[in-house]
Amino acid sequence: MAVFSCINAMVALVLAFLMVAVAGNFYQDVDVMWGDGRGKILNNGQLLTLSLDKASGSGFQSKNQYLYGKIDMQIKLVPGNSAGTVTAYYLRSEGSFWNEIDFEFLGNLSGDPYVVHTNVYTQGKGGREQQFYLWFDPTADFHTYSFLWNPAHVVFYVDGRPIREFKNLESAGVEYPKNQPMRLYSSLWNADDWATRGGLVKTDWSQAPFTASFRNFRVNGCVWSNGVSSCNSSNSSDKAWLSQELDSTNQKRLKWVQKNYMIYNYCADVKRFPQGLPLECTVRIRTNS
Ligand SMILES: *[C@@H]1O[C@H](CO)[C@@H](O)[C@H](O)[C@H]1NC(C)=O
Ligand SMILES: *[C@@H]1O[C@H](CO)[C@@H](O)[C@H](O)[C@H]1NC(C)=O
Ligand SMILES: CC(=O)N[C@H]1CO[C@H](CO)[C@@H](O)[C@@H]1O
Repeated sequence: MAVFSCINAMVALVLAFLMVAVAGNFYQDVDVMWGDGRGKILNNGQLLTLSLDKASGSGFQSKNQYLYGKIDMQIKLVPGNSAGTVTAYYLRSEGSFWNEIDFEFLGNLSGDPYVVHTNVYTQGKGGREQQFYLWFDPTADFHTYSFLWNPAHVVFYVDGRPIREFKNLESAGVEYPKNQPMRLYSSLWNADDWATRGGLVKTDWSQAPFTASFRNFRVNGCVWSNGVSSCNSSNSSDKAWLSQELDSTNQKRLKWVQKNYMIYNYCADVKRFPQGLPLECTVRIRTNS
């Protein structure tokens, strides 16, 4: 008996160590950049919280820049009446012809659904919005929001389920993010001029401070430093994601989300583009049909 519980305890210890090692540590991985104390790293680096009050929001960014990666974060969004608030979680490069891959979570009145707003910018040009409702309450628990960015496509995931794919259609003349390293950014801020029901519902400051929580930041990526990609100098890490495609199961899951939870798609907004839809909306990929 004593021997068994001793072994059990040792196994538990080893497992606990492995989990900590895998989960990363916010002290090592990110810098809280603004918010004058409203962004906090807690629990020995295992938890990060951002808060917003009438005076300011807050934000952090990854220490590393990446050129391709699979990036996961667990986020628990602002609970209760979060109308007017936006929690942004995105990848972005520098300069005036930047690339950007966005998740933005638009808050709402208690009981009304959050909107997940997504966009992709290439060379400083965005306008590629798709919006979704979620199939769960994102304020009750942590859920995993991920980016897969590799040479073939950008995929947005929620709890491992693809919700959006932006393919590399360079061969058809559509710009693709591939030459600029990007950093991960996240922030919580007031956007009550547009966020909730198009700006009709304002932030209720009597509910402040508003708080969003983050944990388990995990990157499988090519770290970019001084013009060199870590993917070229080491072969030890798992690089399956670099060539990962959406298999038929995941294409079905993507279609399920788009059919049941997508509430806006720029590619379907013909009124907005009287001269014709953007090129990537109309290109058919032969290999896929
Ligand atoms: C908020 O709730 C309203 C009413 O259900 C809904 O129309 C809207 O899409 C929701 N989300 C946002 C961000 O406005
Ligand atoms: C590695 O280097 C080669 C040649 O220098 C380059 O063509 C390739 O794109 C690089 N791969 C990555 C993942 O950076
Ligand atoms: C550059 C580099 O990291 N090379 C390693 C690739 O993997 C083999 C086998 O695991 C190692 O022996 C090399 O050192």
